[in-house]
Amino acid sequence: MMENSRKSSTFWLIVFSISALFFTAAASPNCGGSKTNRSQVNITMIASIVQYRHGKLIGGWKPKKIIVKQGQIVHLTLESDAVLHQLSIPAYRIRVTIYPDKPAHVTFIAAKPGTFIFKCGDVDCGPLHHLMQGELIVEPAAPKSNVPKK
Ligand SMILES: [Cu+2]
Repeated sequence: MMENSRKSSTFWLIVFSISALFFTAAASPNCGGSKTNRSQVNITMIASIVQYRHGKLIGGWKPKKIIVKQGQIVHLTLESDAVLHQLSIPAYRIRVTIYPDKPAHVTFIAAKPGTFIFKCGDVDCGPLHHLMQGELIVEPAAPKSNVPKK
């Protein structure tokens, strides 16, 4: 009986510790420094008004797709064409306003793997504002191998 109770509390202690680690990493979008050997990726994103020109849609985010690796520190420099835009990545709780002529910056750890939508947030940047979307792809980290390197 005592043995079971001890096993159970050890189990919950491990579950709690893993959860705490995960939430600490995921909930610090502005954390610039890190004591681990994380690699950093720097990406400049340009936001411009979406519009129809000669039957084609132009503008939006450049790039429209960002691919990073899980665990990387992602530093985004955000620039706007002429009007106010806002980068919103709901899955990472990121929302940054981008003023014209003044680059904005955001740094976060790509802790969660998957494909996430980013869009222009709560600003009205034009009639096609809702089309201003892109994808953040966080490729899962390779599982750590126990086989020693030769
Ligand atoms: Cu916009």
